[in-house]
Amino acid sequence: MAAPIRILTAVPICDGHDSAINTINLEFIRHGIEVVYLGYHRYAEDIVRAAIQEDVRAVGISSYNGGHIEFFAEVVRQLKKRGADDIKVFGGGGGTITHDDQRVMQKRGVDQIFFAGTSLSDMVKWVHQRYRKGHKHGGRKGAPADMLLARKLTEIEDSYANGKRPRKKIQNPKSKIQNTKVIGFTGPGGAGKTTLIDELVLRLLNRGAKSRIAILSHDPSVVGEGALLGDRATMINSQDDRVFMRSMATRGQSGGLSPATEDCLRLLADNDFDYVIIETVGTGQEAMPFQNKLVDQTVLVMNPDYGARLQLQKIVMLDLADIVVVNKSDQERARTAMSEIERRIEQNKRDQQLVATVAKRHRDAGVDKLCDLLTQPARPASKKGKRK
Ligand code: B12
Repeated sequence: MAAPIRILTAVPICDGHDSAINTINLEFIRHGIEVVYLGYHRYAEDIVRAAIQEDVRAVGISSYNGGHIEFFAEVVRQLKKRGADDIKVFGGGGGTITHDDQRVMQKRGVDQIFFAGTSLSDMVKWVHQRYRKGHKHGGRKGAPADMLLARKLTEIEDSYANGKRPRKKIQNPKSKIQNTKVIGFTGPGGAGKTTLIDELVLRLLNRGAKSRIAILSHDPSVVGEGALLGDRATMINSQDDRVFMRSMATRGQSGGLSPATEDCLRLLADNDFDYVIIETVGTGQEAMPFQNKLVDQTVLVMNPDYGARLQLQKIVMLDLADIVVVNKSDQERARTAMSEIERRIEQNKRDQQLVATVAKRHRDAGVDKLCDLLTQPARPASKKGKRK
């Protein structure tokens, strides 16, 4: 399998017209393209930071509320300033961008504008032809650290895609990762993992004035081998220069992670991040994504609405997680869920913690508690086994 084309799409600041880009994203992923979607109302700076970290081939912008000549040019300018002018910029905005505007925009470095009436298949074909060839691996001499790291991550992912890399498992990646805390988040789709991580990142940034955080966020590859890598659209606090986020598609591997995750984690740890957070795809009952001592602590995020109590007996991660979070705990069923899960994990006789959160609420006390649990120094082995 050849490495898929990766692009990033977004809608500019003060623009909520996302219906066109949602349709276009779907068409791209159905045709083998990996799309990192940043969402709407996004600053040029956030688009550029994300494009560099995600090491995309191009940025596609959908713009309807005016100001497109300046906005597209600003993205081009910032990419160039950061040494990333091999990341191209293209886009559209049906009833708003005129042919005259396009001429000015192209003079300012924009690759292509698509007008009303262009078929989806023509746009897919154009992207495949124009962006088929990837960047040169390695990055330019003197390029910023984020860019060099991003390109190395691509090299790892691509080598797995090309089948060149031996699929050798790293015995204990932590042995190289002394100063980095690795936290794994898993749980079913819709439980709020990404929002919770974003709130956690805010706290970690506030608590450590110099802390650097990396996030490896996974989404499933679909039939056709493309993927909608949409976690960035939920991230607000993680749009920060001290956060390096990479969206990874599972590229055919089941279980919630990508074949390249372990190697990517090792590379990030070598780059002196204080925390690396790994988010799996939405997982099911039998998933055990963090094997092989991949992480220091595992957080299972659950929705209170998991069905009958019997369902809990079947969720393997309830036996393995260090911390179980019941998110959306403002929902009616949350009290019942907390007591059912508490009884379920008591049977394990392990030092597991249970936390109730409402991640969508700012300054949620449950997220504070989760952050405390994840940042406190490891307790001596003799004290383990006693639940608080
Ligand atoms: C649908 C729509 C809405 C929906 C948006 C729903 C949503 N979630 O997206 C609703 C009703 C909510 C809405 C609200 C508003 N809208 Co409105 N809206 C439209 C409308 C009718 C269609 C846009 C659309 O989605 N088209 C469908 C796409 C698929 O087709 P297309 O636009 O032709 O795009 C083609 C190419 O450009 C290309 N393309 C587009 N983007 C991209 C990106 C990439 C990467 C690529 C490769 C290609 C590509 O793909 C298509 C190929 O055929 C346009 C009018 C128009 N004809 O454009 C007005 C329009 C954009 N809206 C307008 C306005 C003013 C507003 C509001 C401010 C109204 C108000 N006063 O509240 C609000 C602002 C909302 C906000 N938060 O930003 C104005 C903007 C005027 C301007 N720029 O000066 C327009 C032009 C209508 C008008 N003539 O006045 N709107």
